[in-house]
Amino acid sequence: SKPAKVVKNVVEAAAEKVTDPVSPDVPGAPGSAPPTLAEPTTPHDPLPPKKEQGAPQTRTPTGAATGAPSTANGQQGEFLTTSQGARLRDTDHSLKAGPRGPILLQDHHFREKITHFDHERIPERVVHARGTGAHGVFTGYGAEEITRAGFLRKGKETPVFVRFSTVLGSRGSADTVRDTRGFATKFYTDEGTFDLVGNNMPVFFIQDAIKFPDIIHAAKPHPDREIPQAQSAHDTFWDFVSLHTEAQHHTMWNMSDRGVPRSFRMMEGFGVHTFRLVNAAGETVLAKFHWKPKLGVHSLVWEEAQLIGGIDPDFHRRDLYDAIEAGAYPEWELGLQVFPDTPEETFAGIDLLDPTKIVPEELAPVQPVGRLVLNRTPTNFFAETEQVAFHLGHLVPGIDVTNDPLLQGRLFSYVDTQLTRLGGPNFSQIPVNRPHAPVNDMLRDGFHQDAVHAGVAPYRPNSLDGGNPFTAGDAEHAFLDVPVTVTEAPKIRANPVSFDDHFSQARLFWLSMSPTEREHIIRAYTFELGKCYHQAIKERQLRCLATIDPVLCARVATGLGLPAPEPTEPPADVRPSPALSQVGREWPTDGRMVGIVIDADHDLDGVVAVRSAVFAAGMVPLLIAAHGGKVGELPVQRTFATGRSVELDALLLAGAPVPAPDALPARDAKAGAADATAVDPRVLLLVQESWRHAKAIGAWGAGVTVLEQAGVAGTPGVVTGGSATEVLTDVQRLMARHRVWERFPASVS
Ligand code: HDD
Repeated sequence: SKPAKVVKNVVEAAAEKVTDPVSPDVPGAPGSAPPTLAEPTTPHDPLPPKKEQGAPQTRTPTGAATGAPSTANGQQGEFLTTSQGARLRDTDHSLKAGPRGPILLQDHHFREKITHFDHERIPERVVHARGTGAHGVFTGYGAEEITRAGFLRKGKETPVFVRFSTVLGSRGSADTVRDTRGFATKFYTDEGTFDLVGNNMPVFFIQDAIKFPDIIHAAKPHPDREIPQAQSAHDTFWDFVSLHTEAQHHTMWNMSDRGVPRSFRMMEGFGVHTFRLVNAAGETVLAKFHWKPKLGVHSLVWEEAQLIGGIDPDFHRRDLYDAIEAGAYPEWELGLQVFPDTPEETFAGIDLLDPTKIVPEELAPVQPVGRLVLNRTPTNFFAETEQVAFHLGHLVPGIDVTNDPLLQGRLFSYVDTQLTRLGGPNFSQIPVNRPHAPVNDMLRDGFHQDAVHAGVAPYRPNSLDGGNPFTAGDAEHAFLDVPVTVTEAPKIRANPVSFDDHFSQARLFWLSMSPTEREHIIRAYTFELGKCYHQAIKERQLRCLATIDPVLCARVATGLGLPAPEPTEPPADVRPSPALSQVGREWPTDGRMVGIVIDADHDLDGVVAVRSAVFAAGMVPLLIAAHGGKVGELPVQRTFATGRSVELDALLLAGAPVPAPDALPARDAKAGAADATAVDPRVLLLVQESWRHAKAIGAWGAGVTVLEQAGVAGTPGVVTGGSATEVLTDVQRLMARHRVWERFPASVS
C-alpha cells in the first residue's frame, strides 16, 4: 500500500532549520525521538468574549472622550508639513528649472497641494443642498408608557446634531427663498443613533416615494437654461402640482407664510410620517413627531424675503450662528401626537399612512416628551455640516416604521445617496456620523475605511473570535422590529382609496388662517403663477384653487387677469384648526434684533440706557449711525450704508441725522439749497421699510421728527415717549406679537 504522505508543517520546518545536525539530542537529528509539535489548526476553546472589536470609536463629534489620541490636525502645529509629515521650507514657489524655467514634475509638494485642492469639492446633496447645522443637547421628559426609547427617559441627556436646509436651491443659493425647510436631527443615543429627518411642514407633495424624482425634476431649474434657482415660481413646478393634485396641500403650505421663515429658530419641525412606538411591555401606539420652537413660529413678509436674498443671502445661516455664539441658544420641545395602533391605521377618519394629511392638534394634542437646546456651532462646516448623513432607517429600540409608502421608499434612498455623495459605504465612520454607542458590526473594507479591525472572524457563527459578537435580547436593549401582521393581499401598484382625497386638507389649512395670512397666500399664488408663461398651466391651477376655495380662486384669478373657473366638486366641509395660524399669540422676544438710529447731537445718555435695557431683555441692539467706528463713546454696528431694515425686528429712533453736506450729490441747482432739517433719506427708508413690513417702531426726543418726515407718526405700532427705556418697554410688548398685524390690508375674512 501507498505510504502515508508526510506533510511537514511550518513549525516542524522551522524547528528543522535550527537543528544542529551533529547533536543527537536535538529533535529531528538522526536517531532522535520524533517531534511532538502541535497541529496548528487544532480547534481551541473559545476565547472569553471581547468587549468590542475596535470598530470606529476613536473620536466623537461632540469631543466626548473615547480614550484615543486626538486626530484633529488643523493649523495648530509649529511647522507646515506635507501630508506625510515632512517639514517644508517653502510653499509659495513651485520647484522650477531656474527662476524663469518650467515647473519640474518631481515637485511632490506642488502636486500634492494642487491635487488635493482639485478634489476639495464633493457632490452637493441632490435635494436640501443649502443648509446649516449646530450641535446641541436633548433632554427627555419621560415617555416610558408609550416607548422604550432610552433617550426619552426623564432627565436623560443626549448629544444631537441638527441640520436645517432649503430643499430646492444649490449649495450657494439664498436662504430666504420661498421653499420648504428641512429640519433633520441626529440623536447620538446610548442605544444607537436615531435620525429624525423632518421638515418645517407636516405634509409632503407626494404619497409614494416613487414620485420623488418627478416632483424634484419639476421643481428644480428648467433643464435647458438652468433657471430659476431655488424657486418654485416657474412653469414646470406648477405644471406638475396642478396635474398631480395630491401636491395641492403641501403647495398651500409653501404659499403660506410658512414658506418664508423669519429664522430657523422660529420654525416648527415635523417628522411628517406616522411612526410605530413600542414600550417595554411590547405594547404599540402610532405617533407623529413635532418640534415646537420656544420663540414661536414666525415668518418674513415676502418683500423682506426678496430683499434679503440680495442684501444678505446667508441670513438664516448667520442668524443661527450669531444667536448661538451670543448665548441666545435656540430651543424646541419635542412632542408626540399619539394614536391607538388599530388595524385600520386611521384616526378621526384620517388615514395615518397618508403623508399628505395632518391630524389637527385640536383632535390629538401634542404631548411634550423632551427639550432640545442648540448650544454649539460646528468647528468646521465641511467636516460636520456638509458631511453629516441622515437616514430614516437609523432607529433605536422603541421606535419603528409604518407602511406609509413615502416612508418605505425613503428607507432605501438615504443610504444610497451617500454612496455617491460621500464616496462609499463607510460614511458612518466620518466623525459627525459616528454613533456614540459602541459599534461592533461586521461591515468590512470599502472606500475610506478608517477602522483597523482586529479579529479574524467577521462572520457569524464563528469559533475563532470566541463566537463573538453575540446577538442581544430585550434585556440588552436590542432593536425590535414590531411583528405587525402584513395583510395578505395581491402585489399591486396602487394606493388605498382614502389617498384619493387631495383637496379637503388644503381647504382646512386655508380656513384656519387669519385674514392677513390669507391675503399673503393670495399674493403668493398670484406671484408664483404670474411668473409662469403657459396659460394652460395657470388655468389648470386655478381649477385646483376653485375646488379648495372659491374666494381664494377668484382673487388669484383677478391678479392674473383670468376668469375664475367654477369648482369641479363642492368645497369640502371641514373644520378649521386654529393651531395652524401664526397670528394672535405672544412669544418671548429672546435674540430679536433691535436697530437704534443715533447721531452725535441727540440723547446719547438715553441710548446708553436703552442699549443696556435691550441686552438685559435678552435681545441684540444694533447701533446705526452715519459712519462706522464710534459715536461719542458708543460703538457703531451698522452705518446708513450697511444697515437695512430687513435684519431688524424693531427700530428705535434716538436721533434725527441729517446728511453731511458732502454726503450726497449736489441737488439740482433749481431746487435751491437742501433743507438743513431734512433727515437723511437712508434713515427715512429704514423707517418706511420697517413700517411696511409691520415692525414695531419707537422714537423719543429728536427721533419723533423722523417719524413725521417718514409719514408714519401716530399710526398703529409706532410709539413715542418721554424716555428711551419707556419707549423700549412698549416696543418690546409689540414685538412679542412678532408683527403689527393691523398694518396689513386684510380684505379676506
Ligand atoms: Fe428627503 C435629504 C426631508 C422625502 C430622498 N430629506 C433630506 C433632508 C431632509 C429631508 C431634511 C436633508 C438632510 C440633511 O440635512 O442632510 N425628505 C424629507 C422629508 C420627506 C422627504 C420630510 C417627506 C416626508 N426624501 C424624500 C423622498 C426621497 C428623499 C420621498 C426619495 C425617495 N432626501 C432624499 C435624499 C437626500 C434627502 C436624496 C438628499 C441628501 C441626503 O438625502 O442625504 O436621499
